[in-house]
Amino acid sequence: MSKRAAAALVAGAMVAVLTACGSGGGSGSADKGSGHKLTIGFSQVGAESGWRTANTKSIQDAAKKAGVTLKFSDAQQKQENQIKAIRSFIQQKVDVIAFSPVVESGWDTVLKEAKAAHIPVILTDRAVDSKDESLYVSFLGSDFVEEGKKAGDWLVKEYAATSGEVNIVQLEGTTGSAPANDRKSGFADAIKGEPKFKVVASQTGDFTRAKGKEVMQAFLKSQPKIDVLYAHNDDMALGAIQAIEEAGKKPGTDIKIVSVDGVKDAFTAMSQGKINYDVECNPLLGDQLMELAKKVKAGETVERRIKTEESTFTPEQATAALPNRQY
Ligand code: GZL
Repeated sequence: MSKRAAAALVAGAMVAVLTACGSGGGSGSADKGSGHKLTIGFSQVGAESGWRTANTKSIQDAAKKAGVTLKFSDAQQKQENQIKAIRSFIQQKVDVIAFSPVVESGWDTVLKEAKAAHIPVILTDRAVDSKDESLYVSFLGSDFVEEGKKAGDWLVKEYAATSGEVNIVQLEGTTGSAPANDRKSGFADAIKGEPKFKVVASQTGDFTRAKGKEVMQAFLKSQPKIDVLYAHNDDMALGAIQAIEEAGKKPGTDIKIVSVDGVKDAFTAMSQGKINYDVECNPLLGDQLMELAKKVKAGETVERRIKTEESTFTPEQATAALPNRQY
């Protein structure tokens, strides 16, 4: 392991909560004296959702602002494309590799190649399930279990006065991804003490509107009674809203909807009473990533886990936030 990565690991497992949008940016990123511009190789999941688009823009804008050379690759939601991109970054001898792993497993081999090449790796947005903690120096992103719990806690409060059964359908994120696994478990934990809640159907909509609509159509055909939709992201919720309306039902009234992300289009739907609660997942990680990469490159100690701060939104709060919503 490189001295730099070791130094970074010494920082241990401190968890630092930095503001979601971070202070970031700052002066250019050339090494003092050397004039060498920091080069980051970034492998992005894809362009599957409004959240992802905002996340990509945040990283690209922050790189420009920080004077960082960004080599950016879009994997179109395929792990093999991310692995190819990481290998290419290794060949190009970038200073730092950063990526948002589309799924949790299957990264050890390529991350060991990055380690052998003495190129530090930063995880952003999503985690990996590797047991070898020396394979990356830091993970910057949300706590998805907490997000799922926030969604479940809201449901428990919303139905506190209801005694009859509450039938829930769940649109899961990309199979095997950290947000899908963790939002599912956090939600299940939050509602497990309430026997009235029944998850009657649960299926992946792959975080996209099209698939979210398609799966919701199938739920509407197969389920005699649906009271609540829990969607792991807003894009699937927005696709499901189309299906619910085409089935002649009122989203937000006949079927209550709780979702995650907090993108602008979902806030518009909330202002129209179509989504009842939204748990924010902040995509604006760019400035924090540039700050982190500069520290790693300079051999400074960095926090092992940097959790983004996030909020929750009722329809009233979303309506008020709409005019200034960045994404
Ligand atoms: C969460 C991110 C998820 C978003 C989806 O951090 O990985 O991926 O919730 C996106 O919108 O597709």
